[in-house]
Amino acid sequence: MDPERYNFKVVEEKWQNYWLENKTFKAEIIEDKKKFYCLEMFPYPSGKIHMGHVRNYTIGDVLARYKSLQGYNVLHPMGWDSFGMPAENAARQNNLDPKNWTEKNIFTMKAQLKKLGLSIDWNREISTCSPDYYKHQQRFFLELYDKGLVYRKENYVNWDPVDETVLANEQVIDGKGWRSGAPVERKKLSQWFFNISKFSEDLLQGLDQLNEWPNKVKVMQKNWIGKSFGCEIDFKVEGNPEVKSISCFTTRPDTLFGFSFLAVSVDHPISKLYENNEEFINFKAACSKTGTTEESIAQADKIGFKTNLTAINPLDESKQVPVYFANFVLMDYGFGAVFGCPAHDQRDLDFALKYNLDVISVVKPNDKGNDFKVSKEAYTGPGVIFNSKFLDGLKVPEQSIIETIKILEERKIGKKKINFRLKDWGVSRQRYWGCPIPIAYKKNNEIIKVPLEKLPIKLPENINLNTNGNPLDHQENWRKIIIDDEECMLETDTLDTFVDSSWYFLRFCSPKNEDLGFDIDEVNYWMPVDQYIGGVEHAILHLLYSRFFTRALDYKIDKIKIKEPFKGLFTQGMVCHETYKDQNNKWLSPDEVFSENGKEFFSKKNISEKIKVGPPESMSKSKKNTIDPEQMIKDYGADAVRLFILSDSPPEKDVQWSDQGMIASYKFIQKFWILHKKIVLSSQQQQKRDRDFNESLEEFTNQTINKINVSLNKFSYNVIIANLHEIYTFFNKILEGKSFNENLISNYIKILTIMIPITPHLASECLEEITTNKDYLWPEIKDKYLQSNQCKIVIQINGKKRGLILMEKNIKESDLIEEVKKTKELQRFIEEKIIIKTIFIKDKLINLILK
Ligand code: ANZ
Repeated sequence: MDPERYNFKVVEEKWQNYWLENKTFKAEIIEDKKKFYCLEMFPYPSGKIHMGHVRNYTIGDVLARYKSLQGYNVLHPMGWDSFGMPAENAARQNNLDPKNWTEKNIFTMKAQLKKLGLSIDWNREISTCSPDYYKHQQRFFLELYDKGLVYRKENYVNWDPVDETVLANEQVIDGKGWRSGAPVERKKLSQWFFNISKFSEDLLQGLDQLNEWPNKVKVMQKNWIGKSFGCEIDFKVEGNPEVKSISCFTTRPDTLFGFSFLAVSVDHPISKLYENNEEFINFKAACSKTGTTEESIAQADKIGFKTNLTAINPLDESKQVPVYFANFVLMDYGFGAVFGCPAHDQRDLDFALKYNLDVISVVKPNDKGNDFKVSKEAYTGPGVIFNSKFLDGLKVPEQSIIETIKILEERKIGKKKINFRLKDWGVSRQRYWGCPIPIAYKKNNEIIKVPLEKLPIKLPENINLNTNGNPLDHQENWRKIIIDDEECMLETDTLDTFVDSSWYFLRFCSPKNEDLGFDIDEVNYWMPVDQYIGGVEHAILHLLYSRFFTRALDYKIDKIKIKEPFKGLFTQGMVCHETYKDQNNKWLSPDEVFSENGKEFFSKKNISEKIKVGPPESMSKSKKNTIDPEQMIKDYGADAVRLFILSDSPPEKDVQWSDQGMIASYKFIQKFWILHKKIVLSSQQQQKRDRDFNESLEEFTNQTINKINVSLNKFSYNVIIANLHEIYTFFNKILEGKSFNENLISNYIKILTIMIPITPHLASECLEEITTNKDYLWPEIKDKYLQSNQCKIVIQINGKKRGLILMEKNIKESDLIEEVKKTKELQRFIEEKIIIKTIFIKDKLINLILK
């Protein structure tokens, strides 16, 4: 090989084969070794890997390799989230079989992932569409059914009347079906549910222990679980002897004197009284036109249907108000009924203004007098109660809510109550390409579990997908199953794919076990996942469902030692690229355009056509602003791609793709190779050998290892790339010296070892040339070389000393601010606040002024 040229194609392939053949990353239980379970969210096999995958899996790989070099027993598996709509749609459009389509994609994507040089234990590969996987899921379904955590109930769904199919909330766009464009309706369907709400409190409490999760994700989970403190109030009702009272849940009992109407959901039990009333029937149909999402309900025009009933204010029985059916009241929250207080709730105010109802202000801001009145904007802030007889003067909210509840309880009109927003998880999908639900129906429609020995219930293959509704409904033969000598019919709903991903991290612990979904000893050794890495788009549902599943599987059996599946969570940012449009506003991909100055862009097809350049946006096929990772690996090598994807911004932030950046990374690898060749050559020239011991070399190496340790532990991977450039410069300088230092090679080996996580192929190749030892271990640091380079910096927040952090000398102000934000003990002082000013004294102090 030409010593000057680094042939990455040869080197990378060599090492990838070596790692595979030697089963280098094969994980097994080793009792006396500390374990580390590193997991990236597994991909959907859509056809090709994209840059988001490259970033996600490179970040994970850096960590897995680092931990492994540190002597941890590392589990780093990979699999495929392979059920789901895209396969079904692609198959429908192209008359293919979803299974073949999926398997072909997995084959391609696996080859692409291998080319990235990931330290994955491919022996543990799983695919959720394989019966080897979903048979266990069917078993879990039945176990949860026995535990009372699975049930069937009628529920409203988003219904696409043209496609005759149920739509997930995300598939409803502006109230219309994403494929048919038809206005979505509400329809009642019998569906399967997981009883996640049983764990609401526990899921909420559990968040407190997750110290290694980003705060923003915990806040999102907390809001989703949505614990509300308030009370339930019984309102006496007049107008029909069949209705004595209606209960409402409220978080604002203190506004009862502002009560001017009572509204119930169209599905409230009292709707029975109106089921033959034509006007009501029309009203209900109008309400059905709004989908079932909270968002669509919130955005829809508020409409009401006035009943002949009146409700009595329990704190002032002389006051009676009308009872309405209203489209903004949800049946599955609280009691499906609301007491309306227009002055202090915008929704109620919109409704009251429309139907000419009273607006009585009962809370006034602290600086306002008794003439305070709400007109177009509800007042929801703090203040004092007024216009409310014996409640007058109570401070809102700290006294008013508790005091009112006390009074209501004493008078036996109401009770303190905690409500959760979290609803049970509807897992039924009327789709073909998903895990069949192991349930059948007897002739009399009674539910019967499929016996364990008949599992798995496999999907029928090669069927016609071009039917309306669920293709499985048309599979009469497949549906027939004999249970207890009776012919029964299989359920045709399949499970939401979120079920598949709610336990895959457990399966990875014993992926080949045929009898059990997971082996309990393996799970108790490997779990929890020490570091989970993925996109913030999964911050709510996937993580919540996984947290639920881990609890649900263990519920009343107590065999899994942990409750929380993911100890550490890291959410990486997006990979972005500018967008291009031609003069007809058609998206163009980066390789359809060219630019000579990096500012003006032209079409390659028609070189005089100027292209409109849009700002960087997250790469997406629909906007064609994607870069193909496979092509990049082919052109520049996996190490260069890894280096680039980590280099430009911290992993939690978005990174912008740049061709120049990619080329610079490629050149760096080349330059490093030349440096390496010089070092090897120099070490071989005997006359130069064994001169003095170089203290500065020792100091540089130790300080570099230390810096990289610190950065690795904080995911500051972009800083490490800068360190690699320092390494290059430093070693080149050393080589300029006339003599060969006694400690050059030993330090160089250390440096190469710490490069393994970032550029594993290059580092392994260089190491192989200078040492026969292949059991690399993360180098120890000699403390005496560190002191000179560190300083303690005082951290002040709004002028108050809040901490002291040990940093590298000469740290830049912006880097220091990032450090402060990442320091756990300081985060609580900063939280969501904005830094409006900083005072920075280099190596000594920083004062952050926050708003
Ligand atoms: C009276 C009231 C007065 C309310 C006021 C608010 C402000 P969170 O915090 O989300 O729990 N509510 C109760 N059940 C409902 C349902 N099924 N559909 C729609 N809205 C419902 O919200 C609790 C508040 O949401 C409750 O407090 C109730 O309106 C409304 F000045 O009661 B409130």
